[in-house]
Amino acid sequence: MTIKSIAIIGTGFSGIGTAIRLKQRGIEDFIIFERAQNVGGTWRDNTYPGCACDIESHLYSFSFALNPQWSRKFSFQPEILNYLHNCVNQFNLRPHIRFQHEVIEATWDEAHQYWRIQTSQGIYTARVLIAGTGALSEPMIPKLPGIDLFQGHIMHSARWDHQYQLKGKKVAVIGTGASSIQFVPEIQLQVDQLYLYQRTAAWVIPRLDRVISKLERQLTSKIPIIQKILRWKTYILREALGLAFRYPWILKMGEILAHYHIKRTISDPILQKKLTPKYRMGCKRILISNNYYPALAKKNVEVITDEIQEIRSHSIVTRDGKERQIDSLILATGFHATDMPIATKIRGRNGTLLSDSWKGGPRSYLGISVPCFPNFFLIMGPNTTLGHTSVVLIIESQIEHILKALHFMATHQVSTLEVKKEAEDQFNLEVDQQMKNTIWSTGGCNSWYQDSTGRISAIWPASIATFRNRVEPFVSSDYALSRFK
Ligand code: N01
Repeated sequence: MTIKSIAIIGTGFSGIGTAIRLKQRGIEDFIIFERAQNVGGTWRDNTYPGCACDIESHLYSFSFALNPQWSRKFSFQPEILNYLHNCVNQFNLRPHIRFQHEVIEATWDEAHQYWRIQTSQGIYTARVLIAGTGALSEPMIPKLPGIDLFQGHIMHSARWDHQYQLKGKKVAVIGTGASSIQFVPEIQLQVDQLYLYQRTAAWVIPRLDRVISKLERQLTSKIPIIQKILRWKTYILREALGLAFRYPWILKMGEILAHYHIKRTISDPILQKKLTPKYRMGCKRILISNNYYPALAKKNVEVITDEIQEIRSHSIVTRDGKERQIDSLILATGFHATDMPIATKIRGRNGTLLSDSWKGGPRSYLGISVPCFPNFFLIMGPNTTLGHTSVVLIIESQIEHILKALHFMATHQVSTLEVKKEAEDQFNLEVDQQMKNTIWSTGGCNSWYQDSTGRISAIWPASIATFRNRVEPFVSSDYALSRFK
C-alpha cells in the first residue's frame, strides 16, 4: 500500500482551494476523497430554486483564481458551481480526486505514524489528513412528532427533488432561514397553497444585486487590476460592516432599514407583526431579499407562527389545534453545523473519536488543529463561520497556515505535528473574550452558532484582518513535534 503525503476530504471551496495551493507550491503527492460523483460541496448539493450567494462574487471566490466573468454582483448557484468546476479543470485537479469514495472512518496509526483511511472503496493511508467538509454538508432533519409517518412528498432544501412537480400542490415549508427566503418566492408562483411555518422571524434587508455588464466583464478580463480593486473595495466595505456586530448600536440603523422593508412591502399589520423579529439584528444571519416579503403577501401564502404539535400522514397540526392538509413538506431547517458529522469519523490518538473529544462543544486551535489528533487539519472548523463577509477569506487563511505547517514538517524532518492543549486553550480564551460583547452573545436569540453546551462555537467574533494575523503565521512552539528517526 503506497502512503500518500496528504489526503483531503471533500471538494467544496475548502478541498479545491487546498488542492490548488498545494499544486502552486509544487506539491503533487496528494489525494482527494469525494463521496459524490462530482465536485462542488454545498454548491453542488444545494440546487433549490433561487439558490444564490448573499456575498458579492468578486469576494466569494479565490484570490488565486479570480473570475472576471461573473455575470451578477451576487451569483446564483449554477454560476458558482461552474466556477468551482473551472478551478478544478484549470488547475488539473481531477487526477487527484477519487469520486464516490466516502470516508467511513480515518484512524491515526501510532505505530506507523500515518492516517489509515477507510473509504467506501477501500483503505488508503496518508501522513497528513485535511478535512474540508465544512459545516453545511449534512442536512438537519428536525425531530418533529410524527414526521416519520408523513405519507406525502418530503424533501430537505439541500436535497431538492427536481422530479417532483410543485405546481398546483398544497406545500408546507418549515424554516425561515437563508435557504427558505431564497426558494419561497420561487415556489409561491407555482403552488396552489403555501404554508410557511416560522419559528423565529429573520431580519431581512434589500438585496442590492445587479447584472454585471458585458463591458465591465471585458474590462475586468483585460485589466486584471480592476478586479483586484473591486475585490478590495468589497473587502473593506464588509470589514467595516463587521464592526457593527461588535458595536451593536450600529445595527440599529440596519433595524430601521429592515422595519421599513417590511412596511414598504406588506400592508397587512398582522403579517407585519409576525415578520418582525423579537431579537437584535445580527444575532442570527442577516438575510437579503427583495422578493421574500412580497411573496408572503400573496393570497396563496399563509405564515404560521403557532408551534408545530404534530405531523400526520397528510397534514400538519399546530398547538392552536388547526390542521392543514398538505401534499408536500419542504424542510428548510438548516444543517448539522456544530455537531459536524465528520467528527464521528475521525479517530486520533488511542482511538479517540473527535466527536467524543468535543462532547457537543467543538473547540480547536485556529479552527484548524485539535490536541490528540496529530497531522490532522480542519478547514472551517470551530469558530470560523462569518456573519459579515466571505468565508472564502477564512478558508484561504487556514490553507496558508496548513501550507506553512507542511513546509515546516518537510524542512525540519518532522514526522508528527500535534497542537498543544495550552495553545488551544489560549486561542479559545481569546475567542470567548472577543465574543462577550458581540451581538451573537447579547442579541437575545437562539442560533445555530451556539453548540449543545451553549457556547458560541460556530462564528468568528472579529474581523478578517484579525483572523489573518492570528492564523496565517505558523508558530511551531504551539505544536508538539516528533521527528523521523
Ligand atoms: O438554515 P438556517 P438555512 N421546528 O439554520 C428552522 C448558509 N447559507 O439552510 O430560527 C421549526 O439558517 C429555524 O428556526 P429557528 C448560511 O450560513 C448561505 O436556511 O431556529 N423550525 C430556521 O428558521 C446560513 O446561515 C447562503 O427558530 C425549525 C430554519 O429552520 C446556513 O446556510 C445561502 C426547526 C433553519 O435556518 C443555513 O441556512 C443559503 C424545528 N424543529 C444558506 N428546526 C449564502 O448565500 C429548524 N427550524 C452564502
